[in-house]
Amino acid sequence: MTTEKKYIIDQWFDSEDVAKAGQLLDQSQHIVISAHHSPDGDAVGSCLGMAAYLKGKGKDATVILPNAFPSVFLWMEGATDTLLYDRHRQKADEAIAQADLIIFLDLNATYRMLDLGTALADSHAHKMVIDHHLNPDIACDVIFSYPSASSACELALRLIHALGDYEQISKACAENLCTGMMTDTGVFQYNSNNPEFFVLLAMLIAKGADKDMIYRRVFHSYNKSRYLLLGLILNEKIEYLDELHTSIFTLSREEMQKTGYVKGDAEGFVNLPLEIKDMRLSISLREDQEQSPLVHVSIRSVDSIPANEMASRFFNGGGHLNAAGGRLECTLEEAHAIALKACEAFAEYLK
Ligand SMILES: [Mn+2]
Repeated sequence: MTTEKKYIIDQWFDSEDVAKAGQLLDQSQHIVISAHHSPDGDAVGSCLGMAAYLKGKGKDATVILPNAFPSVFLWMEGATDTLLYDRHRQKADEAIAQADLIIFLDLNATYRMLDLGTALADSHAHKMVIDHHLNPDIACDVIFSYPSASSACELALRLIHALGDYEQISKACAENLCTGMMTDTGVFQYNSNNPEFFVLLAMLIAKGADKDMIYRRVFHSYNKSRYLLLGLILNEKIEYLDELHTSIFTLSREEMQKTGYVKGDAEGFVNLPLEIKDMRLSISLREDQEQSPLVHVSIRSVDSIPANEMASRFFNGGGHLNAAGGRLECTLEEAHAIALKACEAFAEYLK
């Protein structure tokens, strides 16, 4: 899987951008790599994949994330070396002070990095952005912003390939990049209709990424508490707005405590109601574990129903067309009332 496929996957990027990225990487020795807060598989995978690639080129690459990521990603090479800005601030600040290049992955705006965003934005290091969210807003020297990409991992692989370094990809780098391509597509259920996606995936498998092993490690390693919580949601919490083909569920702090909630336990639950025939929209409203009042909002939709528009209009958030989120500083009851209003406002899409 090398040169004969080159023409397929290198046409997205502007050759001047690739040259600029190559030049920045060549001239930099201390590179900080970072992504959005509450890092998901794509954020962690793209950062660690990029770090593995750069370390292979003899660079000093440090991954700094705003806060912790789910433990299901701890097996990835480099995961335990990651600096978390809410825990290892001093070490992280030292790495930022030393950096000559900062690479932002899976990120369109530094406000999505909590305090780390300010620390990085204030740095005089060169900056590169590799991202697939809409409306990128980060001052940088070069940007690879492709909202049609499945994942930041896909874009990182495209860039490595465009730089002529595919052969240098290690097994660990391939596994890390493969993880984000799997998690950001719900394991190939969405955002993965571009045939090139599977060419790129095959290129990672050819480098030793075992997608079946990754699947088990990431998706078959849940806590029992997740299932207790899921039982509660399915039996008692989901509210169906039949006319609007919508479902909403709320989760209070007490309910999460009762089931032994561990951070990450509710991950992906918002997707489940869309498995019901004709369901078009799913909203989850989850009270923060510590901060009060704060409610985390997740929205999933199908077809052309703009979850991101709903998130920005009603929930101080944004995201992708079919997967978006936001946050409300109010009680769960108030958040629920806002969600009902949001559904009414989008009724023409939903009915
Ligand atoms: Mn992503």
